[in-house]
Amino acid sequence: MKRVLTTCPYCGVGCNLYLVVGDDGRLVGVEPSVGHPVSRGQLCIKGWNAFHFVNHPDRLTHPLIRRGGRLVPASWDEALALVAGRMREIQDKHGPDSVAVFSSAKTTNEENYLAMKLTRAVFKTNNVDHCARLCHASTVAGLAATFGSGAMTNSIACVEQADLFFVIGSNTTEQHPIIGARIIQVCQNGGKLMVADNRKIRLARLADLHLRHRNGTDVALLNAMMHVIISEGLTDEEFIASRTERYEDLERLVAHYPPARAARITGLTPEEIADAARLFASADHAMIIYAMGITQHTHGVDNVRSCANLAMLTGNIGRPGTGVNPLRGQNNVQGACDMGALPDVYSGYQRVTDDAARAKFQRAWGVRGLPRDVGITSTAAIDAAAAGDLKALYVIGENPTLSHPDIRHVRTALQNLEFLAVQDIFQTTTADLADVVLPACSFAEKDGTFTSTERRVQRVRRAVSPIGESRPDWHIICEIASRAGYSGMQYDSPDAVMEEIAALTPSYGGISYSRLDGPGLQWPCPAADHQGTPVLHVGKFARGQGVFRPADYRPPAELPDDDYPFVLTTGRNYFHFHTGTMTRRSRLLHREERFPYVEISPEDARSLGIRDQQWIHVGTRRGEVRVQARVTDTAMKGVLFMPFHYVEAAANLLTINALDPEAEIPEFKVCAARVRSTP
Ligand SMILES: Nc1nc2c(c(=O)[nH]1)N[C@H]1C(S)=C(S)[C@@H](COP(=O)(O)OP(=O)(O)OC[C@H]3O[C@@H](n4cnc5c(=O)[nH]c(N)nc54)[C@H](O)[C@@H]3O)O[C@H]1N2
Ligand SMILES: Nc1nc2c(c(=O)[nH]1)N[C@H]1C(S)=C(S)[C@@H](COP(=O)(O)OP(=O)(O)OC[C@H]3O[C@@H](n4cnc5c(=O)[nH]c(N)nc54)[C@H](O)[C@@H]3O)O[C@H]1N2
Ligand code: SF4
Ligand SMILES: [Mo]
Repeated sequence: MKRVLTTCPYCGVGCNLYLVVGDDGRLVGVEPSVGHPVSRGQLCIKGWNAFHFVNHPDRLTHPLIRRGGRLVPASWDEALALVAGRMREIQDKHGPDSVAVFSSAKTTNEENYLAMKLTRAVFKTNNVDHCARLCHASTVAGLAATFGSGAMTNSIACVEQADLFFVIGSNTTEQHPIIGARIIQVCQNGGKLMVADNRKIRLARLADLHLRHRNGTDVALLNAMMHVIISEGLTDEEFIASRTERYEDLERLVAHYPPARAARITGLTPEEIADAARLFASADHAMIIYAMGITQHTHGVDNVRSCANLAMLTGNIGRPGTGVNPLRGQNNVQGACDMGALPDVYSGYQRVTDDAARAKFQRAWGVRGLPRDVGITSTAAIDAAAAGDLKALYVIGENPTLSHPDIRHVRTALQNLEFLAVQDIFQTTTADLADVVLPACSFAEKDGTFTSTERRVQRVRRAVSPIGESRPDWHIICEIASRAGYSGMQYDSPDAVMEEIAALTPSYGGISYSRLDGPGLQWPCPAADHQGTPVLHVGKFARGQGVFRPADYRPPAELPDDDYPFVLTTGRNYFHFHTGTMTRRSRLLHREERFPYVEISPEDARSLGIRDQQWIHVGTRRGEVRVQARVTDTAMKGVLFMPFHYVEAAANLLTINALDPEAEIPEFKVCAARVRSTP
């Protein structure tokens, strides 16, 4: 037996684990890593089962090409030539911006860097994006504007230095389990916990204060909390004076949010809001922890800014045990953003609109004419495909036919393309629509790095040989570049790609594989002798002074009415991951949660005559699905919750394609729905 140390392929916590390989070269199990600073010998159930899907018989083992309407096996040569050829042809006919690339937060930093290099240096468009658009695009925009950096400000280790947690829109024990467990430990030893989420999630059951406000009303809640903090003189005046600007803007705006007004908007009592304000302001070390409950709204950026305002107002930033902490979701979504798989920036958030940055990348890549206009986002790309403006799409490690909002619209859009290439480890519903399917290696079959939510760059190490004819994503992307006539993407190994990344990306400047044998390095790590940065904005914000950018409350795009009386909110559960391609192929995880379901409150179930586990229909203006009712006090009256893991009852048949105007993130967390109990 051989044990290979690597990084978990599921969530952004970034636990390390050993893949255990049997004598026959197949994966047989997982062991935790005792010495790792985050996992410390623990893993959640998904980490423990991270090997099952690798050997699953459904793995894609050879390229497929559509012939006569059917996907049939083809050689790598044919498939690669077809992708490079068709992309080129379509660009010759319709211009460079007629194509787009979706990169992948499941794949490595090196692969994301190469995907963005292919898009920009070879296809000469900035149309590259990835699932951060559906996830933390609001964070990237909101925190960059207030602090100068869109990443989690503190480290996971800071949990142990905090004396109060404000968990707002994060189901931490199920979605970032190792962080959730650590919060519980601290609270058992006297730490205080405040949860703002109308679901009675596990942390809410343990909280000192649980705010069950209406979905989509966080700006009103946060503004009213700040109103109380200011009117009761609980601000950190010294911090505001020395570290921030435009405090007057905040003061002026939150003056309009007395708790009584916010109470009407949020459904809370004025006393609950005032208690929350006082509890937060009383802590020496308060950590704000948030996730999709904050970001996935048409006012997602406003939510993020409001969290940043609250931290600055009370001086809870730039010190251990404090901070504004967006928990990043996918194993490498932080890295995919860092690598510039975004339509407006190269790696390290160097702007494509900046002449000096463009000149630097042109020199390094040996190309001319890098595009200067910002590209389109992945949500805009779907709309552009539906409108006929986007003609070709190369999707690497994403499953938009289940993960984007209003998937009937997504399917129509993808079917409207002249050419679709999909690169995955399984035949997804997106791959079903493709003209070419490219089989990729999984995390267990390749080398590289992932960057976790706390900006920790860590190694991914090959434990087993590629399944079938599958190839690592980095290799496939480089082959496409070569076949499209570009000679600047020939590398022997991911190691060499990281050298190029470090040379061009200041925050990764000191990162190299030889330094990653231990527990990894937290960026910014600008030089080979730099030890990395656990806490951002110490003494000074990345942008200099922090700016208050107050926001007014705006309601969600679609609210309940007589026809659709419920709020539907969507998200996830502990056992499954996203569109289920990996976890639903893991026997043990599948056994735990087999059926699609909707959480409904006991009051609503009673008034509709619905029993627990009864199959019911949930519908919105976009569609209807059949799911099991889960009658539970986790759900608040009037609110339904549905996970989006189930292809047979896809939550995204129901969701609305309404976007935040700045971040273009969809409003996955609120739409209007109805329930039918008849078959
Ligand atoms: N097991 C598992 N773990 C995962 C994932 C997975 O699929 N499965 N996915 C990973 C990814 S990519 C991500 S982004 C994270 C997501 O992690 P989370 O954001 O924690 O997960 P969600 O279930 O999307 O939403 C969290 C909570 O937001 C609440 N919420 C909904 N609307 C509102 C609102 O308007 N205001 C507030 N304050 N709260 C609201 C919901 O009730 C829900 O409890 O998880 C990561 N970890
Ligand atoms: N209704 C609703 N919808 C949501 C959300 C929500 O809360 N509610 N959350 C949104 C969020 S936060 C996110 S992050 C998105 C996620 O959206 P997606 O990223 O589209 O969803 P995944 O299922 O994670 O897709 C990843 C794909 O990569 C494949 N894969 C895994 N490893 C590799 C690899 O090494 N190489 C390649 N090439 N492929 C690989 C997997 O098989 C899978 O098909 O979903 C969003 N959609
Ligand atoms: S907490 Fe996240 S990184 Fe850790 S084992 Fe679970 S899924 Fe993997
Ligand atoms: Mo995410």
